[in-house]
Amino acid sequence: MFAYPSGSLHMGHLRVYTISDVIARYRRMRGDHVLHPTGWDAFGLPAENAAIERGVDPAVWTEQNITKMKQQLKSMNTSFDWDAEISTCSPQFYKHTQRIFLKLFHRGLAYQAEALVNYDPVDKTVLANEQVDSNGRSWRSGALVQQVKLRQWFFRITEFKEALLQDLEYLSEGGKWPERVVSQQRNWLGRSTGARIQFELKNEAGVSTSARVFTTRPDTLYGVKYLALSMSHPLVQQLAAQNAELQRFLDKRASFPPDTKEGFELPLKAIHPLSQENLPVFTAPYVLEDYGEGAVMGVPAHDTRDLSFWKLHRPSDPIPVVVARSNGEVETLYTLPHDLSEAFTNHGTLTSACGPYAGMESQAAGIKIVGDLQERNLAEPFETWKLRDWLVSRQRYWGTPIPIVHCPSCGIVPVPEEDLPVVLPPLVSSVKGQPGNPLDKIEEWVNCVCPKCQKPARRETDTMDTFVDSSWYFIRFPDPQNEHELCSQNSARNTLPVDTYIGGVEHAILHLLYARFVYKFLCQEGLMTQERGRQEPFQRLVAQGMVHGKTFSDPETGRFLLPGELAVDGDLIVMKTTGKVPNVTFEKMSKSKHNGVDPTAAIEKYGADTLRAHILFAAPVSEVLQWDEEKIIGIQRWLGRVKRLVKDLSVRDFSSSLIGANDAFDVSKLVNSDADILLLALSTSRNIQNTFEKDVYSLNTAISDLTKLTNKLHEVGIQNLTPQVAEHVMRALLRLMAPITPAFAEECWEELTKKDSMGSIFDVIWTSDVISPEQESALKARQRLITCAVQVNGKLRFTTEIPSRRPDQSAAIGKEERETEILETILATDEGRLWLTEKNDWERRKR
Ligand code: ANZ
Ligand code: ZN
Repeated sequence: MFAYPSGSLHMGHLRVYTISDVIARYRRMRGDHVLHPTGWDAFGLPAENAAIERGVDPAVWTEQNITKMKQQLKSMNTSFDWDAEISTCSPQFYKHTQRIFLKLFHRGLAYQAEALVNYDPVDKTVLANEQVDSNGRSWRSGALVQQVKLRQWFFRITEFKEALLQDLEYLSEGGKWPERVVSQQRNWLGRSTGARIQFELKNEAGVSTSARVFTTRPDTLYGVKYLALSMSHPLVQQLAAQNAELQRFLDKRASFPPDTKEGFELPLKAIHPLSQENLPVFTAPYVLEDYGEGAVMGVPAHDTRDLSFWKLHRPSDPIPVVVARSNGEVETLYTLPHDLSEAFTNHGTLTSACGPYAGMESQAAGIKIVGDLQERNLAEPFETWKLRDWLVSRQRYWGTPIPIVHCPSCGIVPVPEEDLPVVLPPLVSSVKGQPGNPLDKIEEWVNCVCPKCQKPARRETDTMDTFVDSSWYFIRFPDPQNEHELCSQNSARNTLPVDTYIGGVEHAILHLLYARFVYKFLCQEGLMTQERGRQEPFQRLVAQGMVHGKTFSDPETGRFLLPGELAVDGDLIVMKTTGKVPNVTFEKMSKSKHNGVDPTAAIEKYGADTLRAHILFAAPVSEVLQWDEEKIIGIQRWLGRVKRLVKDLSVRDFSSSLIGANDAFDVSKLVNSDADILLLALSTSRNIQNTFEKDVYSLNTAISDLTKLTNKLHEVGIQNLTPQVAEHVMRALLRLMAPITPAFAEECWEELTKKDSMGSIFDVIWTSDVISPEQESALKARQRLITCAVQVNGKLRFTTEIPSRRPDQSAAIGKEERETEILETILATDEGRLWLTEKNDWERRKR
C-alpha cells in the first residue's frame, strides 16, 4: 500500500515496507521478474489545511513532503522500482481517475442524489466525518455541525454486491486473505435474509393504513409487542405535520446518543396479523431510516435492543417468550421485562405461546409463518444488504476534479475524453483561507463552455474522495507513463493482478472494498483479463499489525510522562521527581502519550539493516509490535557475530578454485562437525525459503533460524571446519540474510569473495538448496541418522531423525552430553516444541 505524504515516515511504514522489501529482494534473487513499486496517495485534507493555516500551496506542500519521504524510504535500504513511481495528484495520473469516473458515468454507475452531509454553518463548508468531534462540533470553527441535504455524486457499488460477496470465498480459500479481513468485508456487505411483513395500522378515528417491517426472525412473530418506525418514516412525517409535540421530539434527533432507547408513542395502533391483538406504535431513533423498511417489529424477549426499549417504555407489561432453548418447554411463558436480564436471541423451538406453530423448530416455523402470511398477501421472503452506494464527492479543493459540466440547457454533461485532464487550477491567494470550497470562487475556472451546445456553462466544483484515487493506483504501476490508457492490455496481462499486497489492517474494509469494486468494473469493461479468480485485484493480502510505543505513566495519577521526566538509575528507569518506578505499557503511538518513535532517528542510531531485522524479529507480522529499543541489542549482537565469522574466515588462505561449487567437497573426507553444519544450513535454508514464499506471517522465525545457524557456526568454530565447508556455509548464510539485511550482507559478501570477485550478492543465482540431494543423503547416511520415537507422558506422539554417533565418537561424548544433544534435537522440531514446551512446560519438568 502506498503512503500518504504527510511529511515524515512513521513506524508503520518502516514495518510494512520492510516486509515488502524482503519479499521483493528474495524473489529477485530467485530470478523472478519483480515489480516492487510505490507512490503517493497525495490528495486529501492535510495539504488543504496546511494551505489554510500557513498559506502554503497544497501542491508545493505535497511536493516537499514527497521529496523528504522518498529520501527516508531510501535510507531504509528499500529496493523500490522508482521508475514506476506515481503520485495521485499529478494530472498525468488523475486524468485516468477522471476517465474511470466517465466510464462509470456512461454505464449509469456514477450518479447524483441528495444526501445528508456534515455542514459547518460558521465556515459555510462541508466537513468530513473526521472533522467532527465527539460532541458534534466542527474541529475548526467549533460550531455545532448540522446535517443538511446536498446533491452529491455516488458510485453504484451496490450493483456489484453479489460478486463482491461471492468472491470472498475465493479469497478465503487457501488463506489468500486473512480470515479476519474476509469476515470484516462480509459484515460490511451485510447480506441478511428474512422477510417483509405487513401490519395494518389504525389511527384514533379508525382509519386504516399499513406499514411493512423487515425481520430476520419471522419465527418470533408471536412475541411482537409493538412496532417502531424510523424518525423519517413517511407516516411519522405525515403525523408530525399536525402534531407539534411529535415534531419537537423529531427536532431533537441530533442530540440523542447513539444507542438511545428513547421513543415517542404515535396515535396509532397496529394489528397483529396472527393474533389480531392491538399493538402500540412508536417512532424511535434506534430504527434506521435506510435499512430494511425503516421499521421494526419489536420482540422484547428475543432481541436485545427491543428488550431495553420495552424496559424503558412498558416496564410492567409482561412479554411472551416464544422461542425456547431445547424442547419447547419454558418455566414461564410470560415474564416481566425487568425479570429478563437478557434476551434469548438464538434459534430454538417455538413455545406454546405460538398457537398452531408451537413445538416447531424456529427456522422451519419462520418459513411456514411467512408462507402462511404470503397467502394473505401480508408477507414475502426478502433480503437486505448493509452496503450503501459510495458517496464520492467532496466540497474540497485538493482532490481530483469531477469531469462534469453543468449546462443551463443540456443539464449534466460529461467532459469529452479528449479534453481530459480537467486540471485543478492554482489556488489563487485571494481565496486561500476563505470558508467554503475554493473552487467555487475561481471564476475563470468555473465558467466554461458546454461541450454539447457551446453555450456558457459551469464546471462541477466537487472533487473526488481520495479513496477513488487509491481504488485503482496499483493498475497504473505496470505502465505508469501510458497517456491513453490506465494500463495497456499487454502490461495488465503480464503483471496484474497484484500477487502480494501488504498493508495495515486498518484498511481491511473501505480501501480494499473500493479497490475490489473498481477492479471488477474494469474487468467487466474488458480492460482487464476475465479469468476466474483474476477478477480480484489482490491475490494475496498480508495485513500487518500496528506498532505500539513504550509508554511511561505516573502510577498515581496515570499522567503520561515526557522522556525528560525520566532518568536512568542503574538498571531501572525512574521518575526524576519522585525516584519512583513509572508504569510501563505499550500503546498506539500518539503525541499525547509521548511514545512516538521517529524511524529516521532510529535508522541513524542503529542502522537500517539492524532495524529491519529487529522489526521482523520482534513480533509475528499480523500481531501488534511493541517497539522497545532495549531489545535491539539482540540483533546487534547477532550481526556482530556474523561479522566476526566473516573476518575469521577471510583471514584464512585457501585456494578459491574449490570454493563456491557444492560438488567440491568429498563427503567421505569431511569431519563430523562439517556434516552437522551442512545439514543444519540445509534445513535453515529450506525453512527460510518456505517462510519467504508461503508463510510471510512468520517472518520472525526466519530471524531466529538465522541466528541459530550463526550460533552453531560460532560454537563449532570456523577453524574446526573444513575450509571449503566453512566458506560454503557462510555464503549460504549471507545469501539467506541478504533480503533482510541487504547492505550488511553485501558488505560481508564483498569481504568474503574479494579474491574471486564474484560481484554483488544479489547477482548470484540462487540455488535452492545448500547441498545437492545426493550430498544430503550421503551426509545423512554418514551421520547415521536414526529414527527416534518420541513418547510424551507414555504416549507415542511423533518420530524424528536424530544423528547416531559413530563408535569412535561415542567415547568422546559423555552420556549426559549425548542426552542433552538428543533432547535439543527433539525440541528443535515443530512437534517437539508443541508437545514439550507449549503443552508441558518442558523447562519446569527438566528441573
Ligand atoms: C424482529 C426480530 C426479533 C429481530 C428477534 C431480530 C431478533 P440484521 O441481522 O443486522 O439484518 N431491523 C430491521 N430493520 C431495522 C431498521 N431499519 N433499523 C434497526 N433495526 C432494524 O438485523 C435484522 C434485524 O434488525 C431485524 O430482525 C429487525 O429486528 C431489525 F428476536 O425483527 B428483527
Ligand atoms: Zn449545453
